[in-house]
Order: sequence, then structure tokens, then C-alpha cells
Amino acid sequence: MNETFDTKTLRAMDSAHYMHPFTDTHDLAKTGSRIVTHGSGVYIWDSEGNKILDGMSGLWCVNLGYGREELVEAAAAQMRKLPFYNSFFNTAVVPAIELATLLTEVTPPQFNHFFFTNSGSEGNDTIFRMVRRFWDVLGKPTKKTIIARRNAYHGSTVCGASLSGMADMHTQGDLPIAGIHHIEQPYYFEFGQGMTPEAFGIKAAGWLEEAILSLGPENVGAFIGEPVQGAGGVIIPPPGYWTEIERICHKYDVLLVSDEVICGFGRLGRWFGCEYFGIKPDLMTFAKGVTSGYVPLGGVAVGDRVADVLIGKGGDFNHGFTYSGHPVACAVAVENIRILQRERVVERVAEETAPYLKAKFSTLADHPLVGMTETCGMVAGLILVKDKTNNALFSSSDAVGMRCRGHCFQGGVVMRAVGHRMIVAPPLVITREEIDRMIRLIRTALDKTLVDVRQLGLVA
Ligand code: PXG
Repeated sequence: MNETFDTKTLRAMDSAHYMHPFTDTHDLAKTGSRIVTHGSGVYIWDSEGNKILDGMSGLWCVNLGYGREELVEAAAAQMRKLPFYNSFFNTAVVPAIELATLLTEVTPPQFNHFFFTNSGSEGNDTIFRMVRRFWDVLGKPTKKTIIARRNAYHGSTVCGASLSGMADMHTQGDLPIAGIHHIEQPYYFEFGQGMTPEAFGIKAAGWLEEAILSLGPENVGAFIGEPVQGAGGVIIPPPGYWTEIERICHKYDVLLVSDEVICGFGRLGRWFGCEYFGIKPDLMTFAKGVTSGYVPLGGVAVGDRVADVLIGKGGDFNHGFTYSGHPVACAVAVENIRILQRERVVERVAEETAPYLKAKFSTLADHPLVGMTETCGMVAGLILVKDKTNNALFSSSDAVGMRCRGHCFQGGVVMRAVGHRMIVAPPLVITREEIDRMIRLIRTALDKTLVDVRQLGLVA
């Protein structure tokens, strides 16, 4: 890539006209954004020519990494053939039919029907409507409430933000909407100290049972959760949590929904996160990794139990988007899944890459700022602490995570800060050498953060 960019002018245009998601646009104007111009493999480049190892896969998206010509070709070929047609009013397009069929090969066996959206948020909105319609058709219209968790992320539409358990989102615009109830997250570091992880798993799942009993099982339609919470900071549930959640859902006839937007398509070393945890959900949301993020696509995998009612008895389901089953997005998804299959990417994650990431990421635990490290498949997180002897946390106003993130970027690696947690989720195709490099760059950034916090007098 020899193209040159006028960063100053681009930044001026950016801050004059572009309102970024989840951003204080006024503040951003003071520093200017980092403008990413191209990518290859696990690397991105910015407009100033810096090469940066993308430890976050774009935003949990580019499972196959950047620059896969096959995906570009799949999009271009489909655009030439048929750039768009809709799937309403008894029509269909070939790539959407192919994708739905191919998904039956890679999803767990209970999934034989697929509904397409543009994003994960729309996928969860679709699930909200499907759950209510399912119970209506079965003559149980009171089973409306969906139980979700604090610090979950399920999207940013009105329904997605309501299902999410993020206080900062709820305070803007009177959310959550009615019919959504939150329970506490299964975060061992916050709630489990002093217990065995197994005992904590049972206890945390028990919060679901308590909520169902207090709302009344006749009023609860579904429980939704991410197998591993992503945007919440890579919160890995304790052993036994998910199987106990499943048992409770069965006991009270509550649908189980797995939001696989991050965990799906190989992230945990299984095709879907629910398989990693050994549970059989009724519905799954997917997005991001389904196309490796090359074009927007999301959707819902509809389990037979739900499909039998919605399709078998429900008649019209009055829901859908202009771009549901967009031919270009579906063609890219088909190629993306075929590459994952052909190159045994998911198997390689399980057998080689994830164990290597775990071994290397855990070496960071000896750093004076690191309280603990955790990995699960190709997601990893560490906790920044003020004092290793008692795991005391910095105060949020110290913004130590954001300082560390800044040093990562400056040093050539993308790592995400979520409060006191620093997280990575690199492309699934990352090599051992690239993992080594990523860990070295993270350690350097931690060293620089330590210098900062010492200078600021935040640690001794
Ligand atoms: N569910 C989950 C589990 C997600 O992670 C969504 C739904 C919504 O998908 P869309 O495609 O509507 O964005 C997501 C999205 C972060 C971050 O900061 C994570 C997401 C989106 C934006 C930021 O980690 N995940």
C-alpha cells in the first residue's frame, strides 16, 4: 500500500462531521481519531504509517484476519451477478438459501432454521419478538419477561440496549424497556472470593432461579446470556454455571438463548460457545465472525422447538428487514464458513492456538500491575491492580486501563480496556510468533503504565 493520507485534514473532517459510536465527540475533537487505513493478516496500519498488531480482531470480528482475497472475490462476484434482491413476498436469493443450509452443518443439531439480520443488535431484537410470539402461539401470552444479566452486552438498539446490562446505556433514554429483568453476572473476582469456582457457579446460576420464582415462572419467557461476556470485559463463567442455568431453564419451562455474536464461529475453539460449555440453547444470536466482519450480517439460529411453533403453527411472522438475507453478505458468509471448514481453523484453535495463547498470556501474571490473567479459547483478560498482595483495584477516575490501552496502541498492539480489565481477542489465524510478539508488546505497555502510575503517585 503506497497510498499516502493527509491525517490532519482527515482529522479535521472527522471531527467536523462524523459522530462516532460510544464516543464523546467533543473530547475526540481535541485529540483526533486514529485513522485506520488498511489491514493484512493480523495487522492494521494507520494513516501515519504505523503497523499495529490487532489484538481485538477489529472488534471481535475478523476471525480469518484481514486481506482474505477469497472473501473479496465472493463479494465482488455476487455484486456483479445480483447486488441486491429482497426475501419478502415469496422471493429468495441463492446465497441466502445456501447460507441457511450450510449453517445446519456447523451449528448444533437442534438448529435447522435461520433468520438473517444486519447486526447482532437486530438479531437480539428478533429473538425478543420470537420469544413473545412463541409463547403467544402456545397460548401462554403472560410468559413475556426475558431475564438477562448486569454487565451483559446484547446490542444498542432500544431492545438490544435494554437486554444489555450496562448502566451507562440505561441512563440515557429511560431503558430498559418493560419486560426485561436483570440478574447479577457470574464474575468470580467480584462475587466469588473465598468460594470454590464450582460452588460459585451453582450460586450464580441460583440467581436465575430466584428471579424466576420472584417474577413467577408463568411470566418468564426466556433467559439470554453470552457464553463468555465479551464487551463486559471477558467475564469467563465458573465451571458448572451454564449447565445449572440450563437445568433451571428446563425446570421452569423458560427458553434458553445463547448470544453467540462474539463466541460464535470458532472463538472458543468450538463452532459455538454453547458447545464449549455443553449446553443446548433454543435460540442463538450470531453476527461478527459469520462474515469475519468483511460485510455486515447477523441473524438468529432457531432451534427446532421454537421453529416447530413459529413455522408449524404461527402463520405470518411479521418481522424482517430490507436487507434480511442480503445476497452479498450471505455470499461472503458462505465463503467465510467454507474457509473455516477447509482450513480446520476451529480445530486448530482448540488443539494449538488457544492452548498457546493461554500459556503465553498467563506469563503476564508476574507483572507488578497484574492481579490475575484468564483465557478461554481465543479471548483473554487480565486485571490491573494497585497492590498484588490483596488485589486492590485502582479507582475508576485514575483511568489506568485507558492509559494502558494508549501505551498498547503507541507500542503497536490493540488491546481493549474495560474498567480494571485489559482484554484481547485476536484473529483465530494468529500464529505462535505473532502471539509471542503480542505478549511482548503488551508487557512493554504494562511497564510504561507502571511508570505512569508511579509518577502519578498511585502506587508506591
Ligand atoms: N451481542 C453481543 C454478545 C455483542 O458482543 C452485539 C450483540 C451487538 O451486535 P452489533 O452487530 O449490533 O454491534 C454485540 C456487539 C466492545 C463492543 O466494546 C462490543 C460489541 C459492539 C461494540 C463494542 O467490546 N459487540
